[in-house]
Amino acid sequence: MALRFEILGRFNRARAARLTLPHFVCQTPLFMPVGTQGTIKGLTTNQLEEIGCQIILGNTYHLALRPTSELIDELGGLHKFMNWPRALLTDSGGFQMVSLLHLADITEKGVTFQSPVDGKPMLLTPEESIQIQNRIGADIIMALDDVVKTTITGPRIEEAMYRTLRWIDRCIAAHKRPNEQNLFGIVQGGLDPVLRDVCVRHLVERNLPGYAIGGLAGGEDKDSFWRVVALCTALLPEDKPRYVMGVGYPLDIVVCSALGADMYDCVYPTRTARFGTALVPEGVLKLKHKAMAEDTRPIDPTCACMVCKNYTRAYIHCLVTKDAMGSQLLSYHNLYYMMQFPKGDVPEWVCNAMEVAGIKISSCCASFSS
Ligand code: PRF
Ligand code: ZN
Repeated sequence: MALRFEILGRFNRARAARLTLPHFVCQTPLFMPVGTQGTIKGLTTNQLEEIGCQIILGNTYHLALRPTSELIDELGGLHKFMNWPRALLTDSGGFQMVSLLHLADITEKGVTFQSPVDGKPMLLTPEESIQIQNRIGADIIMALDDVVKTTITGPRIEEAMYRTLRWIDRCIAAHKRPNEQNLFGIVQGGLDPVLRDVCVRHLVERNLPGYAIGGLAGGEDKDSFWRVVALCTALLPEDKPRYVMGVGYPLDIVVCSALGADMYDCVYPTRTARFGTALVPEGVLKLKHKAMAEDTRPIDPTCACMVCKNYTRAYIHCLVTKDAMGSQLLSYHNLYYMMQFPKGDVPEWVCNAMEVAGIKISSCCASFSS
């Protein structure tokens, strides 16, 4: 295994841990920004280090199309290619194809899709996904899974879960760099507790370095979402990292962390920045709003980031939608916010949010720190 996971502190089911990866020693709970094309739009890797980003997520599907995994491999791997010295994680590609391309079709062999380059039919198998991810060289690589929307019901959910289990063995057999890269399995099974239970138990038998909870954040109600996370974290081994894929909003991350999850990724903070929205302790701040035009305060007066130290709401209001600098400054602040809130003292608003969500933690402030 190319990973160490040491729990440094606990509060009920929540934990703070040190996750040692080949390229970086991380602290969990942690949020991973999504850098689909080998970049977080508008930010340099130096800025990402300054913000406190520990792991960047890349997508196999996008990188395989451009610049291709062969070229990344030839040029010394993705870390070197994008000038990122810290940890990387690549997602396996299936989910991106299914969510981006309506033409993707899943069979036992793999995910068939039409190439966006020349329209030809292409097939991504579990073996190929792992081979591509071995070439890209991320610290954590994800198994190819069969993902279905949580909002559908019926036998397709069960089929996808069992297929994900058959594919994990093909992924394990194809993985050629287990001493340098950690293959995480992905729990599927929709909102069905029995299917989730079966999936976790079979994956845990494979003794993988870490486990992800997949198939969520797809439009299901919060109650069902938290129920699945709670069930999976209760069954997954204590001494391995747990990653909830595609999550999420700050409140979701707080609740999942209280339920014992450790890692998260989402496009939300950077995507919403490009639409002119800042994340602040009270919720969101819409910089496009005309009320911002003459507001000389920083985005968040309590934030210590470079943007809040140097720029006013009025200035960002002026830039937003007119110049790339507007979304760059907002992305910087939003990611800083996402990096700050899971670590150190848990601010009072987080405790309030968790109580609203029905989780009593008012006495646990600072328990995420280590
Ligand atoms: N599987 C994979 N990537 C994902 C997800 C998943 O289930 C999600 C959750 N919908 C986000 N990203 N491989
Ligand atoms: Zn800020």
